[in-house]
Amino acid sequence: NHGFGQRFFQHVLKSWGVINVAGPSYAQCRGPRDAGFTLTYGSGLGSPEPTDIKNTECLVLIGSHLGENMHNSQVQEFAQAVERKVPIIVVDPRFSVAASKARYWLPIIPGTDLALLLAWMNLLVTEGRYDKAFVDQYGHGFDKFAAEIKQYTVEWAAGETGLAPELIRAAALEFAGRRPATIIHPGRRVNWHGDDTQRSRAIALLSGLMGNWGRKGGLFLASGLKVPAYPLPPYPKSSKPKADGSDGARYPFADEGITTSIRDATLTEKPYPIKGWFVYSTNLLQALPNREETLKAFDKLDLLVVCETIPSETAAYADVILPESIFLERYDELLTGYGRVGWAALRQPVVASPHEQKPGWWIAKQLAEKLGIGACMPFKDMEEYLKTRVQNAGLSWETLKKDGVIMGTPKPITVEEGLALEFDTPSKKVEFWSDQIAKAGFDPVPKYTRHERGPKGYYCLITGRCPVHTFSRTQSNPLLRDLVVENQVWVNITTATKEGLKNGQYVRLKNQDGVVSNRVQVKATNRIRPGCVYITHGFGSTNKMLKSAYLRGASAAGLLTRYKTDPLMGGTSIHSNQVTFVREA
Ligand SMILES: Nc1nc2c(c(=O)[nH]1)N[C@H]1C(S)=C(S)[C@@H](COP(=O)(O)OP(=O)(O)OC[C@H]3O[C@@H](n4cnc5c(=O)[nH]c(N)nc54)[C@H](O)[C@@H]3O)O[C@H]1N2
Ligand SMILES: Nc1nc2c(c(=O)[nH]1)N[C@H]1C(S)=C(S)[C@@H](COP(=O)(O)OP(=O)(O)OC[C@H]3O[C@@H](n4cnc5c(=O)[nH]c(N)nc54)[C@H](O)[C@@H]3O)O[C@H]1N2
Ligand SMILES: [Mo]
Repeated sequence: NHGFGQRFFQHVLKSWGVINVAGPSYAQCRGPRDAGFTLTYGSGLGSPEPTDIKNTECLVLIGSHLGENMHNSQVQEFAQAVERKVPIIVVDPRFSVAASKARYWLPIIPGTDLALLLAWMNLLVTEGRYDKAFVDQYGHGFDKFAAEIKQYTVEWAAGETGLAPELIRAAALEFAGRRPATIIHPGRRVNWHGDDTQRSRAIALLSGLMGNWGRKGGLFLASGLKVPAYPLPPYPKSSKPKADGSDGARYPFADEGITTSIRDATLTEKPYPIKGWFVYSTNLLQALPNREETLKAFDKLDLLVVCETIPSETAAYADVILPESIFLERYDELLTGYGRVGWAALRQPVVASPHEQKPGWWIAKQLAEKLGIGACMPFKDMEEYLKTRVQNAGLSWETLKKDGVIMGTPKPITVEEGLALEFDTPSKKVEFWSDQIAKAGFDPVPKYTRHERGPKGYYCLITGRCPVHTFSRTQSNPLLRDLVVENQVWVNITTATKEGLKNGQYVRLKNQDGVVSNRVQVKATNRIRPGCVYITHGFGSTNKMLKSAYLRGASAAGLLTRYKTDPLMGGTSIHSNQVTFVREA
């Protein structure tokens, strides 16, 4: 599943005995980041990331292409930071929109960020430019950490990353000079090369050297609004092991279900055969690496149910499609969010559904009744359910209905405001050295290993967001389609010249395993370094029912035959494929 609309489906299925649940927004998105920060600070960051961009004096973006990635509140604060002339440092093989606003652009070779991070940390430790007071008070294992990273010099990192040593050093002095009001953005879609938990942990450690945890202009500690749950019956207990990987048996630091673990279990029938998938609001054929494996898993199923709002590729394979009303046509579960202030927000219908689509909660309630477990949904409708929750929290239902959102009372979110720091790690400190990682058989301090580079004539395929589209779900929306109807492949001008490609020409991309994409237009540009090519995610639909999106642009997902799995938490890499160009006859 993806998104909070899954609420009642997950509830009904769990009430029926389902124990395996997963979504690509963990193992293909932010999972390694959560693991890396939890291993270091004892807590993940949650969503949205509590970056105090509003008050920061320096912002470092590693990937994180804010402005193309339209995470709204961060993008607004980013725009204000640009206006405030805050120094921005962008590490990206591509001259992203964010890079165009930056004081420093570090056009790194894809997959080498850990080398940069380790060298930055070594530089700051060696030259004493880190927050010694923070490290002395809260750090665990700092001396062993410092000894371990000693090997990573700026000159060495320059060789690995393709960046000039002066640039590496200048950027470090800039952000370290402004600590603690400095943000090394923790990232969001961090599944790049399969060693992402350790890269994320390096970002967490560098942030530790900046002493920016719980600090104004750094990372604040988000506050929430408590709304009691609606009283619902408990789920039945199962004696079976989990097949979704969330029990830590296969990946010790996974704390949510892993999509590819369910897929593997379906293919291998281990630990038991899986006969049905219920898919809510996720287009697995665009979101998971290795489409072939997903299709083989579909073949093994007796039943594939897809709850959707559009005819996605995945819906095309379903035995049963449950058409849901779109968000403007329905009530959803109450959304209680975190931020500078906690809040509760209501999604309510503003127009009727045009045909026979139904809201998710209604479909889930019908399913519960047909399955003979109607008691797990003990309310007449969503108004009754929501009103009860809101009133039990001492909030006004009328106000919420009228305003759509209720803000909580401000609490301290930074040390400056009186927040006391606590760390829920085994040592109760910030773990510069991690005994629990060592015990699980991995590096207690991240170690750099070089990734395979492709054969000659092949280029590392990297991906990101198209600012006007959301994943693969909006390409057929008439308003958005008019803005961007297909993606392009970004190719460095030198590469284009060498390959005999013209700007605007159509090509196909072929990966190292011979898989060929739809046709896609070449964007020959100096905005990307040689050695890699870039396409935005979500295009190249293969479902004819999506008339205006069908075969428009290339699908990155279709080219991801190879992927590496993060051994710490099960995340799957999205950038480990190499492509070459196939010219049109
Ligand atoms: N418009 C729009 N916005 C969205 C979404 C959407 O669908 N549409 N989806 C949302 C979601 S769920 C997420 S998770 C976020 C994802 O957005 P981000 O978290 O910002 O994704 P990233 O992968 O960090 O960023 C992609 C950038 O990383 C660069 N990059 C690629 N390889 C490397 C590398 O090896 N090193 C470095 N330093 N950079 C590299 C790419 O060139 C690109 O500019 O976006 C969110 N915002
Ligand atoms: N190749 C590649 N793979 C990726 C990524 C990438 O950049 N490249 N990004 C990764 C990231 S960061 C994430 S978060 C995941 C996200 O991947 P997904 O979870 O698959 O997200 P979407 O592609 O938006 O698919 C959502 C599907 O839900 C449908 N939908 C939208 N709204 C509703 C609704 O209200 N109700 C119902 N029932 N259905 C709805 C849409 O029509 C769409 O088909 O993908 C990951 N996978
Ligand atoms: Mo994501």
